[in-house]
Amino acid sequence: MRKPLALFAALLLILTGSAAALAQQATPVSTLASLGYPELRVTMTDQAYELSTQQVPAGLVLMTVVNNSKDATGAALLGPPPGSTMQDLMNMAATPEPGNGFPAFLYKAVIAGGPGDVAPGGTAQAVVNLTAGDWAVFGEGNQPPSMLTVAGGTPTAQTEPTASATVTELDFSFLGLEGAIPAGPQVWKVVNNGKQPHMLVLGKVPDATTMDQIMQVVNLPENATPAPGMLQNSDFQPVGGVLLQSTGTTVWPALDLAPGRYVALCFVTDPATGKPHAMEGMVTLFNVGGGAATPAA
Ligand SMILES: [Cu+2]
Repeated sequence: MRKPLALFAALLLILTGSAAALAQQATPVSTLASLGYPELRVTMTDQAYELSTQQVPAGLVLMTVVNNSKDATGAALLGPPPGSTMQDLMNMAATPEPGNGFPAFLYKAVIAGGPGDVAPGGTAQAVVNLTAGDWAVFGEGNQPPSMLTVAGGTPTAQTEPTASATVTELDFSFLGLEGAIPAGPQVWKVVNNGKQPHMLVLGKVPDATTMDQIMQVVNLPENATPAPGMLQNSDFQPVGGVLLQSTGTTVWPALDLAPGRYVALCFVTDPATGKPHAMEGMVTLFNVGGGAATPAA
């Protein structure tokens, strides 16, 4: 499983540039911790994803990711497709396939999501919804996945977190960011209603940023350096999001947003075209804390 995940990591690094490593994000003051969900704490080091427990109950689970590694990375929970075992999935992941850079098994796996873009030294939280069975915690680095069992039985009555925004992911767009998004600590509800897996990469950008400027950077060839006058990697300050989630899943990430202008992006590759979803329209500019940012161009 190492190799495809490393590929995935390389893709993310190429597409998000080195900004993730440059911009130290503030640790969100998460309101999720006080809501009483069972917790899975994932401590990421350069060698491993260390789990606080090997078993959690089915239902809503609070995933806390502590990044003690040297790279910005998220973590997510990955399970086998219906009718398959974790071993099947591991075999699928270990089998090289001619591809477009995005590992094929990630289109088939059930990905329940988790926090994305956690800065080195930072902590991020998200609530995920887990069904009984075998799951693996994976991230964007070369660390091997860590295994987790989700116990069966009826989940105790659980109320979903109150969200300040509901973001719907489609093939290929984000809906729900058109309205007023408040500043400060908050929780979003992120629903994948598309057929492909999606991610939510959130970054703060300069106040006057236009969609044309964003698309110039999105459409750059791999590893190209933006020309002077274009948006630079340092203009994109990561503020978290969701690493990856498959069709039909809902994730509630905790965010802490300063007033200003933001971009939401997805870099999953569309197997039909070989292009990242952002090139096919999965990119949105929006404002946080009304009045702080200039209107959309
Ligand atoms: Cu996508």
